[in-house]
Amino acid sequence: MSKAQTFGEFIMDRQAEFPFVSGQLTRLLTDIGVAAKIVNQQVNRAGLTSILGASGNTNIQNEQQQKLDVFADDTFMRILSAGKSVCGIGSEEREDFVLCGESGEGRTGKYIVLIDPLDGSSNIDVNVSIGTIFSIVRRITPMGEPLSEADFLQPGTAQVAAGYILYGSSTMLLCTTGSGVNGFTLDPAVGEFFLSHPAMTFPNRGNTYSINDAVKAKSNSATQAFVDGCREAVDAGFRGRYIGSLVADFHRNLIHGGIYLYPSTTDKPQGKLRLLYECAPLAWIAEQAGGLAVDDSGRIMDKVPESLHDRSPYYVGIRHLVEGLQACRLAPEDAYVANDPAAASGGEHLH
Ligand code: P6P
Repeated sequence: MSKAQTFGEFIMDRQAEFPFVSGQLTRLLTDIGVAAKIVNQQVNRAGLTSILGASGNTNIQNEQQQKLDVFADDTFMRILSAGKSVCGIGSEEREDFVLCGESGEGRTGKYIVLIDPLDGSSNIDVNVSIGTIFSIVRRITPMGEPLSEADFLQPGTAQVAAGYILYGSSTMLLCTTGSGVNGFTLDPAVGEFFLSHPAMTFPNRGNTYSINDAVKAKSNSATQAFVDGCREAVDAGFRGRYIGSLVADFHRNLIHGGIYLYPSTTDKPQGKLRLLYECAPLAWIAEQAGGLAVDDSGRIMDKVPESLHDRSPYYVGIRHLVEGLQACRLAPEDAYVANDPAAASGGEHLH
């Protein structure tokens, strides 16, 4: 009987695939797994300790910080900065990036980590799934010199690894380094992530759309036409599912086939989600799994951030539904027929 591969064994075996391998990325990904296990342990006990509830502080997003937010941010910061692989960390919870290394200027270490330590934390108190999202890029500044903000403001195409941890009915870690998406499930009895979902891809078709109904009414015309079309296709099995926790919604749509929309709206022209910490890493996962991730004009992976906390309209998921949304943008006068394969897969007029 074969033994399931652990996350650590998997990345060690794949190490040879990483260009200019030095073992630093392997060490970094291993550290992410360790931090995830520590956070998971607290997430699973949140109701039992005083860690539940608001910390009394607000973060850079002017959002009420939950105690678990702070714990998760501190844990990933501590574990990742202790390794020799990391020169800098940008966190969705912190206004400025953190420079690592003995000099505290990021002169050593090959990689930069962008992280949303605990996304969906407004769901903590009601015991709904939450997640961690991570993105890894190489430093641009030569080794030995202090990092600058430009090292952090790289497009999604510069990522060397990206993924998420979903603290759900089970705890899963999904990761890509550019050769597909692999899913690992935590066995709490032994404290290891085991390869449970090799080579994950979206199914060929899907019929789930995820959008906050209150946001839809304020959204752009293409989003409204697309969602109205999905709602018309109930008889064809189309259904709305929205958890309000991006990682959980994304993961369900990856497994069952669906699209998540957080659109530009009249009051938030740039939408709500953060380009560096949420949109870009999940965009790479989506593309590696055969899906698409776009904003109101093009591919998320090509967007170059202007600042650490840029937001972006975000539409991500199974290819035929994202293309269906794009068709609504190109032909707003046409009603979107969700269940019409031609309407969705009409690649001929899509860029
Ligand atoms: P709304 C959580 O704050 C988050 O960033 C995502 O996890 C989630 O999908 C979205 O915001 C929920 O936003 O406006 O629908 O509550």
